[in-house]
Amino acid sequence: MLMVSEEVREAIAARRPVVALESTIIAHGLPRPRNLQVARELEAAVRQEGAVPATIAVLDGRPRVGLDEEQLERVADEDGIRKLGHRDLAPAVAAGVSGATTVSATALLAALAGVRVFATGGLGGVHREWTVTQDESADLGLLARTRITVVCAGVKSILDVPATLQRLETLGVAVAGYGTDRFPGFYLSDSGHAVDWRLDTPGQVAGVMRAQDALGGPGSALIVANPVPEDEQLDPAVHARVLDEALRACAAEGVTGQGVTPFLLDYLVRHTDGASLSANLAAVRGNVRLAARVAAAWAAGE
Ligand code: PSU
Ligand code: MN
Repeated sequence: MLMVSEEVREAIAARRPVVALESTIIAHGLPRPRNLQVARELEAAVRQEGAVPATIAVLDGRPRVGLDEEQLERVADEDGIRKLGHRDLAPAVAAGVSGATTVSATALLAALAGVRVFATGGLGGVHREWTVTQDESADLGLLARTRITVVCAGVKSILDVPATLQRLETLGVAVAGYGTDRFPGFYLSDSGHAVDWRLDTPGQVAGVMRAQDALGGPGSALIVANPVPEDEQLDPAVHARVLDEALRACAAEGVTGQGVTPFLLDYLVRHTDGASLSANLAAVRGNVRLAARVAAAWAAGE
């Protein structure tokens, strides 16, 4: 059922470092044709750090962990490729369709394949207007039940960040700042909120992962929140202004459900003259590199 590429399978069997990468950010989170370049660049960054990249997607009804060049191109270029959360995996498999996987679907498939470390941009979470729409990303619930380490730049700042942090607390998902006591704000280095735990080295992250395993208990995730460097963040004033416009446009156009996140991300790219894209890419690159180092520390048993 699960198609694990030969390279990834061998790396897992030999306990070499592997980093899972999601595909929704490529198919639905970044503009074409830049998205394919980014997908390749992220895989290259993982390799540069001495780990094996495992980009995850569903192609023709087959969940795949580790894509070849042609498969990566399909994810980036195929018109109408779906966005799949974890609940969509079985219907997509049964229907034989292709789709990019969100954090929830990627984390689930990675864990099933035996990949422990996963890098992404920003997690999904609780949307503003939750009291009206009840829109909370399935990412949170899945991470409460899946033993995986997710390196991210916090949650997307288009969300209600304090509500999302509260939900993570309620769901029992561990959150640590990497090199910081502040929760990062995706495009911004600091969301304005604190975190309870701070980790400063890949070895310390691996130490928490080992402690999770030693303690047992519910198999929940570890979120390593890695801030975009301050000199690469989006100007906070521009961020506040354009985000406000984007949220109003989203409501005015009646966008709901799965469409909300791609709509807002695209609006920000188009109305910040690409500055939000640069900040987004800087964040993802940093996360991918850190994830590879964490995977290496984990594999080395440091
Ligand atoms: N972060 C990004 N770009 C993205 C996403 C996150 O920088 O495109 C995607 C992730 O795949 C995440 C998803 O899981 O958005 C959340 O979507 P929703 O809010 O519909 O659950
Ligand atoms: Mn949603």
